[in-house]
Amino acid sequence: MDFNEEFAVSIGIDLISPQDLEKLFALKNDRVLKIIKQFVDLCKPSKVTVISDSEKDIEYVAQKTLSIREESKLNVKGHTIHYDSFYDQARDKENTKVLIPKGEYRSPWINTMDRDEGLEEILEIMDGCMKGKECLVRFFCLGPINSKFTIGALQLTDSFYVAHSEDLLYRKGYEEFKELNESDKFFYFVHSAGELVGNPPVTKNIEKRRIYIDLQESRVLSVNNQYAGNSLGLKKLALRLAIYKANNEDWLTEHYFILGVRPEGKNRVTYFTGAFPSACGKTSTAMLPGQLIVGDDIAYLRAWEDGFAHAVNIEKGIFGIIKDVNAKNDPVIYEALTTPRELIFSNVLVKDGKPYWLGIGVEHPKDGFNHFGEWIEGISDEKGNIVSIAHPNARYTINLTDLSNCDPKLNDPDGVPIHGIFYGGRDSNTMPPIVESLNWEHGIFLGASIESETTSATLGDVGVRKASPMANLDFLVVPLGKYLNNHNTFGKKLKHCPQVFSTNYFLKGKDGKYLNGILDKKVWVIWAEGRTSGDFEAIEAPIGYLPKYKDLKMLFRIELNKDYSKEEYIEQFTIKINFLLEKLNRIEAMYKTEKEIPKFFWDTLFMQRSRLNGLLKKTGKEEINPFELV
Ligand code: SPV
Ligand code: MN
Repeated sequence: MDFNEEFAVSIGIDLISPQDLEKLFALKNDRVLKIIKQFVDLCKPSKVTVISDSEKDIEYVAQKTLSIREESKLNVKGHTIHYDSFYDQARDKENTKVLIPKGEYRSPWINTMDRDEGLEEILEIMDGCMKGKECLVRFFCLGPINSKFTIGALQLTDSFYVAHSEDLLYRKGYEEFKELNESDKFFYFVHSAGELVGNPPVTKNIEKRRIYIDLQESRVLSVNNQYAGNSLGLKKLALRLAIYKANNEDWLTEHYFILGVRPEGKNRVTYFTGAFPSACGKTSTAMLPGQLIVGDDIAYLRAWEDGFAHAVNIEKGIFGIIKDVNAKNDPVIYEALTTPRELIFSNVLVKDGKPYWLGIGVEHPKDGFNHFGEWIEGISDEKGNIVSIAHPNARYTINLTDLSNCDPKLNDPDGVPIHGIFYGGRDSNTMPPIVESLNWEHGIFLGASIESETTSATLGDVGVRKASPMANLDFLVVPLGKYLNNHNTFGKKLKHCPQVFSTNYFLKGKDGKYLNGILDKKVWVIWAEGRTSGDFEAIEAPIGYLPKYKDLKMLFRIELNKDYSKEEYIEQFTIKINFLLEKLNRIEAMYKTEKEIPKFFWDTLFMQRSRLNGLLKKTGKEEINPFELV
């Protein structure tokens, strides 16, 4: 018997149809067969279905997710609703672990576990986890078709919702897999929602939810969950594998959006990437009115022949937070969410076939069905907390090409040249709305020292200030020192290094109110674009370059038709030396606990501290307004 025949017999011909076997054999990839065999034996589904790139196969997924009620139809054509368990509404950081072989260094900032122990535990949990269910075998591409950036991904899942979401979010990969050589690397993901309860069916054994990242095998095993951030192999699970790969090669995998900036009255598009912790304005920056979106979540970057860093969106859709999406703040998304097209809502309130969410901007009903089940206003959960109409981390899943501002370069195999990078956090009192780094190393430092108050995008307390290097700490699988070094060498290879900006949309005044309107970010972004194009001068401050008042005043007028007063500028851009020094102390303490942090990082930190101290000494004041710096 050859390998194929052996495979067919051993997997059981009652489990898989001859046509589906043919689809697998056509790939001519024994590793794929071995993986399927191993996990079918372990998870014990009652059926295995192979999905190719054909419309028929993909339509099968979209139909069956409805018939088994993982999704239900809503009134508008193509719209469906999916629910995750009430206890599975966000990424589970505690049970997401990187498996590290014995004797290898384990960073204090990464949730790690001994590889052997982790595998033993999760494989035991996965034993029989697909009983009575159908296992889908899927092939996707992380990145554009036919591109140097792109990595293949094999997904096994028993969730039709997961598979359907991946059809909206990722590019087809079955045909690309045929092109792989036996030795070519691909990532693979095995997911099971585990035993389901209720109607709609949700994961029952949440306490046995595990997401284990096995770098050695380029795979992630995920069980007893449905929330996309935990379940979808190609999203945050693949991000972690790609970070590992990039950091052991010579490129970057980042938690970046990609945005084409088009300043008013200038005939140009300048590409930026940006990393913000979850629920800190990342998608809304990527979706700024009048600009072009390439991606909103994850990018691969490579040094390109033209001397620029080029970036691709490894996705082709958005899994976006729906809270506060309304006709006023997010007109493009709101339009897409209210008109016919294929899209999945998750964890929002539904009444009479219509979805409602927090901050929708229209009257909502006082009862209906949501992530809690039957819901009425004022109802509380078992802990006595009032349940809101939708979860604050409720989401929508949509094709990017359904948005009117989608950049035609989305699928360009060469990606787009990056001129600038934004890093931002949710910081109520320390950093000004925008600062430009003094140079590349200082830019890495700005990204590495983002601090942000926690949000509902992960399980746990909300509003706690935490360091969030490059908004990527949740996904890091290599020690911080190695990660920073990789950034540095990457930039050094470029002829045109991106300019780096730190943003803060969440600055508050003494009265505790936000100092900026939601759309003000447009001005910061356009100012940054102008800096990369040589349009504006800036003020050198100890923490980087600050905008001049006159430029911001002009931009507020042109871009938002708003008056921006000197008082506002002073309040927002005053250098608060003590707060900034305290922040440096926190950052220093954090990085001191990690080994082999590169020297350039410490040099940058100490220089920033000495510049701040110098200014304090010179002026004798803790707060310096930007006019005093000129
Ligand atoms: C994020 O939380 O950063 C997201 C959504 O983009 S998740 O898929 O949960 O990661
Ligand atoms: Mn994200």
